[in-house]
Amino acid sequence: MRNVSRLLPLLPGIAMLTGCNHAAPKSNGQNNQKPNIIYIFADDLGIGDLSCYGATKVSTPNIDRLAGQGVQFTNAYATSATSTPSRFGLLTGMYPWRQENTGIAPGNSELIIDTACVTMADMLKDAEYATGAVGKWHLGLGPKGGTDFNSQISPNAQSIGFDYEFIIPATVDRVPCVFVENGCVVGLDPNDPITVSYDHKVGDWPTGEENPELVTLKPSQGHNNTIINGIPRIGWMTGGKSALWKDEDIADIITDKAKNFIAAHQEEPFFLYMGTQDVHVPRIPHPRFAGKSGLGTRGDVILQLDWTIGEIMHTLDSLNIADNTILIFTSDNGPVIDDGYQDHAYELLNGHTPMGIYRGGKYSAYEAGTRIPFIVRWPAKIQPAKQQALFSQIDVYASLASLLNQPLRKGAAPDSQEHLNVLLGKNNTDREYVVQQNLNNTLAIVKGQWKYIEPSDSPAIEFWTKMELGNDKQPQLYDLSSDPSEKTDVAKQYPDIVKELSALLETVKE
Ligand code: NG6
Ligand code: CA
Repeated sequence: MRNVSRLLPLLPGIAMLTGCNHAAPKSNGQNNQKPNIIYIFADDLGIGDLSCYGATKVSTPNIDRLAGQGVQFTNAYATSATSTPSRFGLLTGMYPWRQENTGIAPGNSELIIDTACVTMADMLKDAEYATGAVGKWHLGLGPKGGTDFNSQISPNAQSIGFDYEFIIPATVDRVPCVFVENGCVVGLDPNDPITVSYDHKVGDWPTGEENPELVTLKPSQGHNNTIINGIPRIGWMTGGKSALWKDEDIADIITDKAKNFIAAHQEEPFFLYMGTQDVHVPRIPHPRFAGKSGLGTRGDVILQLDWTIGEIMHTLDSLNIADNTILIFTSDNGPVIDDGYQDHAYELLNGHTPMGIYRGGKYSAYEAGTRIPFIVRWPAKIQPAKQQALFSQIDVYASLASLLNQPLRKGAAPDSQEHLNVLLGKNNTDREYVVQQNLNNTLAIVKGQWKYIEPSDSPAIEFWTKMELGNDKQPQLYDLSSDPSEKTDVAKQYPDIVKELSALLETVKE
């Protein structure tokens, strides 16, 4: 389904690429009444990872404060149990499973959002927002055939509605380990060009497979290609030495870029889309967080993430714009404990439960795959509350458009529904249903008390992580009201409900 089109001509001065410089800050002084919008996607953070959601072994005071001042959701979902499709769903308002090639993207993937698509950033630009993307991207960059990191990369985030970008192209465990700012690799020496491949070794840099003695963080699964900073990654690269990031500094750097973007646009409505690399593997805390959680590096990077959120909140306070800023904090998918490096995350859990009471985790069609923490704060307009309504990240787009009275362009955000009052905690009407997607594109649908998982021939267990994927050749049905942990499949007892939900899912797919 590709019925999205960019109907308005580009206005002069909009989306102008300015070589490797930052887009110049604009200040029109109008629309000051429109709220600023910050959407923060943590990576692989579980609903049980935060003290405001009941964690007792780790403390997240800044996120707790955010939750205490905002609307804290208990039944909110990402569209998908992995990163690329969840981010795609949020920004396009279209279910990722409607489009090919929206699975976990390699680090040299083309941009997978069509530049003709009217993204949430485009919609907010229509509403005269300054827009920026900072941190983890994972939606690909460049044309079909993949990214050339040695010249101005186009299309990039600026081609789909963002005035400014400072991004990690894919994930921190994938090459190339460099930042891209407005289409340019930051700090690249043109005499040392970057080559990246996901098929075969390129150049002569050591790999985890050939030189395990050079590795400081050993892989537990995969992750045995080019070694960067002692860490073997997914994919091979060579060149770009001066541009390589230092893993322990990533949180500081992207937090700084986010703060700078906020400060530069404090006089006008702005939209900041921020993806943290925390708490994805490799989990490398800055020394000031290392060893501080007592739960190993997975716990330490939760503290680092909490610090990041605190910094964003302090920045809003110090600029006196917190009151009229909608700050949304959430995760792209559920948690995973060992996701490929020997960081002893299991051994050091110490009773901590990232999945909360839920079954599965990242990759899974079971609840912990997509039921994520979701917090919305807007001091000027909304009261602190707990929100139990069923909600999906796919609806953020249409809900914000409605808030701003911004008409959706033709064909835009086809799957996004307007649930503004739920988003703002003003009513608690459930979405009619929520669709969840696992690693293998198996879909599940939650409606009222029921959850149906469609039959699938894909494996029951994920090869590397041994995560239960929720795939079964038979349809599954769970009663989430009495069995939120999905322990008992009741499909055989309730054939009519199975029929009803499978038919509903088929109509959503149309
Ligand atoms: C998997 C990686 C995992 C992680 C994931 C993407 C292996 C064995 N596992 O293929 O470590 O990178 O992809 O995570 O390579 S996501 O949160 O960005 O979707
Ligand atoms: Ca993720």
